[in-house]
Amino acid sequence: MNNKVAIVTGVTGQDGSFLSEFLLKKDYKVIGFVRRSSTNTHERLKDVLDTKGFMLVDGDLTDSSSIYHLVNRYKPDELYNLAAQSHVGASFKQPEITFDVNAKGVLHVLEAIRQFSPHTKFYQASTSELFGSNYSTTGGGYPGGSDVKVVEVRYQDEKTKFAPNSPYAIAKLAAHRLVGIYRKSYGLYASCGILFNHESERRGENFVTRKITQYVASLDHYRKSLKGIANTLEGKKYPTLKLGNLDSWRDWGYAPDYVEAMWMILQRKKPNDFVIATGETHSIRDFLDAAFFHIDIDNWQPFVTIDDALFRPCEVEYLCGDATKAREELGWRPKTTFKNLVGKMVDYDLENCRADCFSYS
Ligand code: NAP
Ligand code: F7E
Repeated sequence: MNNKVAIVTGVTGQDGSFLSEFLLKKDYKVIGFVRRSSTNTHERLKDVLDTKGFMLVDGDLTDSSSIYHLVNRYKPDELYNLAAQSHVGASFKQPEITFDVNAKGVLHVLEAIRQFSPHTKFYQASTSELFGSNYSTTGGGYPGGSDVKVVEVRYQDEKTKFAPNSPYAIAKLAAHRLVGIYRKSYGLYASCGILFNHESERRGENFVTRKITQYVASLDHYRKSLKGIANTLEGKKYPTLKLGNLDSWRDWGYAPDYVEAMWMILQRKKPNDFVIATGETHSIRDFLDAAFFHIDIDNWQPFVTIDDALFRPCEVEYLCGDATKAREELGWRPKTTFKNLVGKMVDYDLENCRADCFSYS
C-alpha cells in the first residue's frame, strides 16, 4: 500500500484529470486544487470524484495565501503544478493574467514548499513553447559520398536554446528559470517536464485538434441525417470550420502517455528537466487529412474557411521534440501513434456529440 500524498493543481484540466487517475491507480492520496467557478468545472473528474483517496481543496494560484495554507496543511510528498492559463492565443489578449498565473503563481508554490514543506518533490509543467522557433539540426550533408543531400532534420531537445514567442511562453520561461533557481539555491527537489503538445478526448474545445475532431464528428452526424453528402440542402449551407494558420507543425502526443512521464520525472533520485515528445511532427493540414479521412472524406477543403482573427500576432511555426534523454534515463516512450490519437479523438466525439451540433440555418 502506497501512503504517498500528491497535490495536483490544474486538476480540472486535461492533464490534471488523467494524472489524478494515474496516481490513484498507484494508491496515492490525491488532493486536487480547484478554483471557484460559477459553473461546474468537474466534468473531466467524473470518474474519480467519488474515489477513496481523492479530495478537492479550493484556492487559486494567484492567491498566495491559499497556496501557503494548502502546502502547510498537507505537506505532500509530491506536488504537480499543472494549473495555468494554457491557451497561447489567449495569452496575447490577456497577457497580465497569463503572467500572474503562469509565472507568479509558480513562485507562490515554490515559496510555499521552501517555507513549509522542503521535502516535497515539485513538478512544473514547462512547455515546448519555450523554444519558440528555435531548433537544433542534424542529418544534413552528403553521406556515403552520394550527391543527394539528406534533408536536414530539425528538432528541439534539452540543449536547444529557448526563444519564447508569446506572453504564454515568456511566463512559462520565467517559471522554468525560477524552478532552476530554487533547485540550485535551496536544494529543493524541483523538476520541469518540457512537454510538447499532447491531446486527448479531454482536450479543451478551443485548441486546434479538438476543434477539428468535434467539427468532423458533427459533420458526420449531419451527413447521416441527410443520407448523402452535399454542400447545400434546401438553400441551407453547412457551417464551415473556421481556422487560422494551417501551416504550423506540431509534435502531437497522447495526454495519458504524458502524465506517466510526469510521474516518472519525480521518481528520479535527483531533480532534472526532461523533454517529453513523440519525435514526429505534423502540420495542421495533416491533422485535417487524418481526421476527415477517419469519416471517409478525402478532401476537407470545402469544409474549412480561414478566419484572419484566429491568426496569432507571433506564431511558432515548427515543433518536433527529441525525447532521447527521457527514453534513456526514465525509460519513457510514447505509446500512441498520431493516427491512433486522431482516431481516438474523432471516435470519442462521434459518440458524444449530439446530432444537432450544427445549427442548420
Ligand atoms: P488545461 O486543460 O487548460 O487545464 C488548466 C488547468 O489550470 C485547469 O484545471 C484550470 O482550472 C486551472 N487553472 C487556470 N488558472 C488557474 C488559477 N488561477 N488557479 C488555479 N487553477 C487554475 O491545460 P492542460 O492541457 O491540462 O495542461 C496542463 C499544464 O501543462 C498547463 O500548465 C499547460 O500550460 C502545460 N502544458 C500543456 C501542454 C499540452 O499540450 N496540453 C503542453 C505543454 C505544457 P479551470 O478548470 O477552473 O479552468
Ligand atoms: O494551436 C494553429 C495555431 O492552440 C496549435 C497548449 O497546450 O501546446 C498548446 O499550444 C497550432 C498553432 O496549441 C487554429 O496557430 C490554426 O500554430 O492547439 P493550439 P498550441 O498553441 O501549440 C503547447 C505545447 C502548450 O504548452 C499550450 O499550453 O494551430 N491554429 N487554427 C489554431 N489554433 C487554435 N487554438 N485555434 C484555431 O482555430
